[in-house]
Amino acid sequence: MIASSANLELRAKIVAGEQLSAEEGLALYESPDLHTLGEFANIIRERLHGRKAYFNINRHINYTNFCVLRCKFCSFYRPYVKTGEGDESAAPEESSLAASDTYELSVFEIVERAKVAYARGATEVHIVGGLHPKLPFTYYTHMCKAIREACPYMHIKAFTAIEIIHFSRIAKPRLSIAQVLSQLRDAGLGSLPGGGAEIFDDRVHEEAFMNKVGEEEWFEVHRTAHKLGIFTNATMLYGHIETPAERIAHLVKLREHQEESLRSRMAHFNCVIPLSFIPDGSDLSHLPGPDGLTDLKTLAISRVMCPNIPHIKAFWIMQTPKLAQVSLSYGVDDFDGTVVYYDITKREGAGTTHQELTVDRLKRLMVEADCTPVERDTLYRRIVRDEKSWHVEGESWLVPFEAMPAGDASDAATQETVQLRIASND
Ligand code: V47
Repeated sequence: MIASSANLELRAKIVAGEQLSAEEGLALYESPDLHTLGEFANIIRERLHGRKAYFNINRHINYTNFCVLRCKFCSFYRPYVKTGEGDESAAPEESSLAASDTYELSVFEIVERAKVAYARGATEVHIVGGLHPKLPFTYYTHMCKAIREACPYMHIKAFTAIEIIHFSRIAKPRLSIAQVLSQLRDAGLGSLPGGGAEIFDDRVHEEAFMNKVGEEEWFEVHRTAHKLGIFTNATMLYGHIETPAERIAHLVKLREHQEESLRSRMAHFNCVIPLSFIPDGSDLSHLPGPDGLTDLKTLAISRVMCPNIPHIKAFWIMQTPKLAQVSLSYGVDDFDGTVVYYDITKREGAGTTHQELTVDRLKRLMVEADCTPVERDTLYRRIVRDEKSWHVEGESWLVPFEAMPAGDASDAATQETVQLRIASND
């Protein structure tokens, strides 16, 4: 630490478990003194987790890339419009994005993918997609029910706050957010991922993701989930058009929401996931995207500004495995997981959706960083595993599996995207 009187004061506050103000956070974040920021982040990290580093064996599934939104930072969405009687298709002229790679998965295909992951020992499926204008709400409840039946102990973490609001609008009759969440939970949903938060700021919202629901609705979904006892995560998409002060304000809003949830609700945020903007293929592709230093500092300042949220996740797809590894000494304690396939962002434009880290590689990255790897489930309970089965520590049930997940070409067949036209139920 550079021992200025300001730094000594901040350090004392952090050691005492006090929160930094937005002004203090911004000064620390904007200072070129990376190591002091990292040291402060690590005080909180080690108080909460010692040198443990968490990962899970999971599988991300993106059910469709059709989306009614046009967020400028997104290279995943494909427009879907009605061009004539009985002729519903993507509209290439509406966007610079190619329309030949559109897809929507049937519930059957999604369950097949979940089954492959379960048989290989995965404990979680993470399912999100675009806001599809035609799929009925029953598609989502059937999806959860069918996964629950086929993979009874697999945790279903699915649907960002934006999707939940979309479901409440398309359900017939319309449903409240609480009704949507309750019906999904009854069907098997376990928790909500943190996506869709972007940056909580009107200016940034207006410029980069105008038609998406804003901060108020995002928090409303998470507040309702927490009241119902559903745990959730929270993201921040940084490195596009927002300022450092707007990032700090975003983190303060998450911390304030968490205070309320911890005080008076049955569940809360489990982790913050700062997502490093990947410009390739998006309408903001002229921007450079964050560099390594910004990645490291943003992960560290997230730890410092949100000491009441248990975990900080470096989603290695965004920050790269190498930088995620370094961040374990800058406040981060979690990497997400094996992932396997990820469609939402691809490096170098048309890069492959096969984006996987094996368990061995995840553990090696952690051990080299002087951490003890801990396999966790979605709710951060320890997983106990041998060659043939896994269970959550303290639970008596055992889940058998066939093979440890590793890069396995035989899995590719289940991933092939079938471009289905799902008949509208309207
Ligand atoms: O909501 C979209 C972001 C999110 C880009 O909860 C982009 O455990 C970077 O939320 N560059 C989806 N990011 C991912 C997400 C997530 C990932 C891992 C774990 C969890 C969790 C949540 O990705 C979107 C959006 O904010 N995103 N485009 C882009 N070009």
